[in-house]
Amino acid sequence: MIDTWLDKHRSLYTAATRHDFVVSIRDGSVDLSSFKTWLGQDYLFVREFVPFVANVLIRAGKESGETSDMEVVLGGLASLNDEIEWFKSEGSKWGVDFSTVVSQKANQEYSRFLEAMMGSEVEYSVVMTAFWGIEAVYQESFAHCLGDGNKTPAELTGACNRWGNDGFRQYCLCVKNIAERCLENASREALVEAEDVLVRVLEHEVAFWEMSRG
Ligand code: HMH
Repeated sequence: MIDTWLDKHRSLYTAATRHDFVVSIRDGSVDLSSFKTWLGQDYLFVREFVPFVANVLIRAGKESGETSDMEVVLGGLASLNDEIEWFKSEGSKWGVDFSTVVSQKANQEYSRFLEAMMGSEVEYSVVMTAFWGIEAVYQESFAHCLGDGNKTPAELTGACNRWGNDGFRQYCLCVKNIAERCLENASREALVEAEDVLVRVLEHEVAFWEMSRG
């Protein structure tokens, strides 16, 4: 199901996973002020993402009927704990004081979307599709910066490894499998909603990268 949707929305998926900012990291031409902007905004995003993932965890425990769903999501939540610590050390490395960073419009809109996804009326299959999309865009984007022939600056490989590593790729595949299993049993209405939510995630991700232009 998901691959069919990605084919259908291929140009949007490419826009989200091969944004100029990401390509500039890979080719080494990245403007460091763009990186700092992204870092500050993504720190704020992750703080909003934690309650969303916690909500996914609760729903995985209650609704999935598969014990492994909860374990996969718990793994994601645990890595967000490390991620917040990583952001803090990266913030001091780059001189970005998160206490003064103001959430930009694209970030606020993404937060509002996450909040809407926490409503109990949103089906588990739809939530899982959104969750996969959010994680997969970062995985694909940062893995691209580590691929053959990259000129990624050494001081940015830490960021790229965080989402581009093989463990994170495996985790995204697990989340995708959960979403696919749920979508197989979903109603026609839920399928329409899941596709729409996936498109909106991709649009939010493009808008998020756009903030790095300043
Ligand atoms: C904007 N999307 C954004 N930030 C992140 N840290 C993730 C996704 C994680 O996958």
